[in-house]
Formats: sequence, C-alpha cells, structure tokens
Amino acid sequence: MYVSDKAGEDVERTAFRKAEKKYKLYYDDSFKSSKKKKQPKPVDLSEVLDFKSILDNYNQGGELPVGVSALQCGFDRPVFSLENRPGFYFIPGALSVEEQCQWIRESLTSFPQPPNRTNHNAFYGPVHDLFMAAKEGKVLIEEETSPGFLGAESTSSVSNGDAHKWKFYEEEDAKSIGKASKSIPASVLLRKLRWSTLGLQFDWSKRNYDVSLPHNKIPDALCRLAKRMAAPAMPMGEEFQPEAAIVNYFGLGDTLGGHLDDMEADWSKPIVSMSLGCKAIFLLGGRTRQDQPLAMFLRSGDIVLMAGEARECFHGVPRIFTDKEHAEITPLEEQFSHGDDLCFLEYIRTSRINVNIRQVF
Ligand SMILES: O=C(O)CCC(=O)C(=O)O
Repeated sequence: MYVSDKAGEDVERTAFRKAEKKYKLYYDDSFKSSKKKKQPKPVDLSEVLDFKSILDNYNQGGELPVGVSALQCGFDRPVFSLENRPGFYFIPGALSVEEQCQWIRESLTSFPQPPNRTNHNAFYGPVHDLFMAAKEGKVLIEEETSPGFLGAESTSSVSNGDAHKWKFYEEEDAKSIGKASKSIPASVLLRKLRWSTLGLQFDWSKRNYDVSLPHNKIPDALCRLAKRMAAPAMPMGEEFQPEAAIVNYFGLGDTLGGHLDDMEADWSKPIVSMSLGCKAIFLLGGRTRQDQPLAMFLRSGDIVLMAGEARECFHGVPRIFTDKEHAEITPLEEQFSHGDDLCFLEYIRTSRINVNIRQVF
C-alpha cells in the first residue's frame, strides 16, 4: 500500500523513501531456518558522508570533498557546511566522552521526569523515576478506581488523568497481585520510551507547542551548551534562546521517518541537535521528498545545526547500528564500565539518543 501525505505525492516512490528503504535494517533470510543469531543484511555504505574521516583528513592538511566547506567563524573546532544545503552545519566530535556520558545520564534519569511529557503519558499518565524503576526490576501495575484495591505497598504512583492509576511495585509484590491487573515491567517501558520533551511542551497530536502545559525551563547546563554550539549558525550579533527540546530514544530497528521541523516561529534560528550512543545514518533531503537526500553518519558526540534554508529540508534517521563493529561506542563503554554506571552501559549498548534544542519564538 502506498502512503500519500500530500495530494498527488506518492511517498513510497519518492527519492527520500527509496533512500530510507536502502539504509533500513533488514535481516538476512538465510538465517531464518537456522539456530544462529539473525544477522542484519549487509548494506552498501559507500555513499554515506563520513564527517569523522573528513575531519581527520582536514586536520592533516588534506583536501575537503567536493561540496563540503570548513566554516571560518572563529569557533573553537572545525565546523563543516554543505554547498548545496545552506544553513546546515556539522560539528564532528563536538562533545567530549565525559560530556556525552553526562547527557546520556540526564536523558535517561531527569529529562523524562514530569512535568516533562513522554510518549508514555497518553496511556499511563506521568511516569516518575522510570529508569530507576527499571534498574530495580519494578513493575507498573494498573489500579482500579477504588482506592486500596491493591493490598501491597506501592513505591510510587502515576495517573493518566482518568479513572485509572498506575503504580510501580517491587517484583515480589507484583507477583502476589497476580494476573488480574494489567501490568508491564519498567524495563519494557524503558525500552519503549521513544521521546520526552523539555521546556515548552510539544503536542504531537496538534503538532504544535502548547504553552498552557506545565513545564520547567530548559536545564541551565543544556542551555549553555546549546548557546555555545548554535553560535556558528546564528545571525550576526544574536544569541540563541533555547526554549524547548525534544529527546528521541532509538532502540534496535527504530527509525525516524522523513519530516520537517516547521513549528518554530523564526527559521533563521538553528535547531541544535546532538547525537549520543550508537552510530546512525541521517538523511538530509531537500524541500520535497522527490529531492535526492544526502546520507551521512551521526556518531556519539556529533552536533548538527539546521537553520535558514536547511529548516525547510526533509530529514530523518533510517538506521541505527547496534553491532560492535558499526556502533562505535567503545569510549562510552569504557567510561560506563563501573558500579552505578553499568545500567547506562546496558542501555546505550543497543540505543541511540538524540537531543534537539529549539528556540520557539
Ligand atoms: O535523531 C536525529 O538525529 C534527528 C532528530 C530529528 O530530526 C527531530 O527530532 O526532528
């Protein structure tokens, strides 16, 4: 079945869709009948732009590939732009490993905390301390309307705003409650976490910012980072004002379909987008899905800025790599290999996080 999002536009046949299909994760059928672990189908990555090797080559005095320029903007590290995509900037390895670890911790522990909304809100209501609950093996259980329905002591409670309440229970207590109630392990819920929103809350159903929803300001440290990183893409003499951020969580096989980010008032201000965890492929298209997109790798610590004309370009993430060879997260694994950090290691080994920060007005 072909999906059409604009009259006359057959999305399935567009250049953007074809590129998405080219890079998407498919499994090798030859493993279906065998007992061996299923293997991803090999994909030709020869056309994927690699800013890490562009940077290495540039640092050694080598030439830049045709169409790629290094910005002369007095920034403290190389910033690359693309001649045929004005307003798009790539800062390879912008974050140190320590900074990456800090943002991974925040993305899993504090960013999904209410009043920030996540994809789980619609069904479960605001969920507190999900990462901790997953670490402790807790289970989220639905409680009937009448208070005291559940005998066991719950550890925290959530509500989706209607008659149903959900509470985290210790695994042992969950067993005694039995199968009569709906339940879901916190670890499963964590794996199903797809997005959270910071600052002004984005309403996906209306595709708009709902300023009436309760929200906290963007955390100061994230504000400072975004202001610093946005500088190469900012109009002369202006400072980026972070007002909202969307955090995307990707697990094995997850993708982000081609889209535009067009709900902010002033497109001269960039979206500051940071990558954490497993390597991904990013597609940067043109104004329509018919335009041939450019594919590029996004690694942990890379920052992308999209401002001006680039704000009108379709973009998406058709693939994340979770296998040892391609994920390229060894420095993170080393950093997270002790004590309390092991839970982050377990998560990030098969995941990618993207934090994109926006000036809304
Ligand atoms: O995950 C990424 O790098 C891109 C995220 C993105 O395009 C978005 O949230 O609009």
